[in-house]
Amino acid sequence: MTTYFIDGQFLSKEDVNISIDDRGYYFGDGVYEVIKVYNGSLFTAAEHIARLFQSAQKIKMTIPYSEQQLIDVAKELVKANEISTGHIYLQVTRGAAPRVHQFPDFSVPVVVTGYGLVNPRPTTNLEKGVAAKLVEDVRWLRCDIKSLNLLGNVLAKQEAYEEGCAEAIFVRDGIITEGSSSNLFGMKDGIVYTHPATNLILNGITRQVVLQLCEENGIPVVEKPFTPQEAFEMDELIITSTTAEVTPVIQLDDKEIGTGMPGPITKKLQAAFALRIPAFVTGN
Ligand code: DCS
Repeated sequence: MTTYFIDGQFLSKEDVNISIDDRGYYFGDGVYEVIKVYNGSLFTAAEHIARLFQSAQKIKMTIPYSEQQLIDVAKELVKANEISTGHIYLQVTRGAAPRVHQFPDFSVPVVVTGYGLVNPRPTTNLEKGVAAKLVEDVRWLRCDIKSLNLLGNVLAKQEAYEEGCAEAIFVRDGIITEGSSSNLFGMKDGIVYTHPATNLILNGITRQVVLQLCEENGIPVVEKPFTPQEAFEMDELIITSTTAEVTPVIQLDDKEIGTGMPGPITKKLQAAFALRIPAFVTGN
């Protein structure tokens, strides 16, 4: 049975009591993180928790815990849910108050919740790659905040799923920004391209790991946006995220990318990524 963390307590689902007036429910007024667990250990937890605090600060919300305390909560959720491979979800909302847009009085406590889930690595996708669909990026201009407001992402992902694609790739003003829940990289003639970390994308923790891996492996990177046309002509495309790791994109809309199979730089990055995984595991 899943154990949840609700404002300082570890509870089973029946004992969870969240207010109908929670601003997360009314407005999506909150922020969140997804942290991967491999072999019972959290992966890049400090980076995820640091980004949670940055997201909270950007929406003028104060989290009533230290970063270390939330890392400890995440660790406890791993234990309580007996997770070997899976993930931890943490979210913070601006609390429960009658529905008016402006912030409630600062005496209203923010609501910190979380849970843990067993979830295997996406081995088939990692080996075979996935198809993706280009979708217009109609989201707001603060995509750097990991906000609970995910309607633009949800609608895009649904559109992609309905066409048998695993991910939607956003296009804003003729350039590719990121995936609906991932970052996108393209490889051309040995160089790796990706959108720079601006307000138009979430600076993924996996994105940052992949940038480090490129540097360590002498693979040149240019953080520069590219167009759909340039994407179609890439030798390789990958999406990266906490759950997707380094997933090859072998088809974009109706166009095959490269050879239609995971390419050499992708495989090199996947191998380098696997070596970073705590107590290296291949299955789940
Ligand atoms: N871009 C968006 C819009 C995302 O939602 C995510 C992660 C990423 C990029 C990749 O960031 P990380 O590498 O830090 O995961 N989305 C999380 C989510 O909602 N589910 O899984 C990961």
